Amino acid sequence: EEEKDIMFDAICDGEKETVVDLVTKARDAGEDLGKLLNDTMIPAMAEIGDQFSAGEVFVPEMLVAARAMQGGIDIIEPVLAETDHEPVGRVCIGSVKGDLHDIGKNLVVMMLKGAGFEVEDLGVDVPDEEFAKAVERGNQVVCLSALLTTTKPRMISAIKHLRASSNEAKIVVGGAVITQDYANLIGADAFGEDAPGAVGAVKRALG
Ligand code: B1M
Repeated sequence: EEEKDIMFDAICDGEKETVVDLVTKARDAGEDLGKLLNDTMIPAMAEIGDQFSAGEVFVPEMLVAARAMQGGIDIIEPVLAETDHEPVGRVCIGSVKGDLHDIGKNLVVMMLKGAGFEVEDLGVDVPDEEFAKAVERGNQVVCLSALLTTTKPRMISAIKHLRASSNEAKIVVGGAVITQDYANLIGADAFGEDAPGAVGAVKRALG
């Protein structure tokens, strides 16, 4: 319990070294890293978001919290993404143009890799045409992530762009501001609620 509180506070306070240290210890002790991520680390990011909404913290605090979180994710990723099988499909992913949030996207990458997909991470602030290019390189599914009300409509133009290049790529959307209704509205093939949900969505999209 105490360890959990220390981790939660370390993320909220943006203490990357402490987070890295705690995750490393948990890994070496053979603890369930998925549980640590879901039960403590992700809720800490939600807490910092609530504090931001309440005007108690500002962008710099969100940024250091995100860096601390990512420091932990970097250690968890190779453990959770371990897989022995052949790639089950090729997927590219990016946060849409104008959107710099990447923690959720990085978690989706991790889960997809763990499920046996080969994942090309296009990063953040990805222009529409980059998704289309990734499809030309052989990716079967395009995953679009958006966290902001202002970048949500960017998915519409990204999808238009993809459909216009007349390819067979499947499109999966997700992120805090996206819903199943919105996904239907903009003509995406599937919607993922969270990182595990994204894996299901990619599988559904591939049929
Ligand atoms: Co920003 N930010 N931010 N931010 N930030 C939010 C999103 C916000 C909700 C905070 C708030 O007001 N409470 C708010 C958006 C409000 C809105 O538009 N509805 C907000 C804002 C306003 C902003 C700025 C505009 C602030 C400013 O400058 N005034 C600015 C915009 C920058 C930009 O993108 N152009 C900004 C900047 C930043 C930082 C750079 C400081 C930093 C990001 C650093 C980084 O990512 N490297 C940051 C952070 C950290 C947050 C919060 C606190 C945390 C986001 C996060 O990592 N969550 C966030 C508040 C919150 O979420 N409660 C907030 C944890 C992560 C695991 O969850 O990303 O939702 P999430 O991902 C989930 C699901 O959404 C889903 O799976 C993930 C795992 O479960 N998912 C997918 C995500 N992508 C998916 C794709 C899929 C399927 C599922 O398929 C393809």
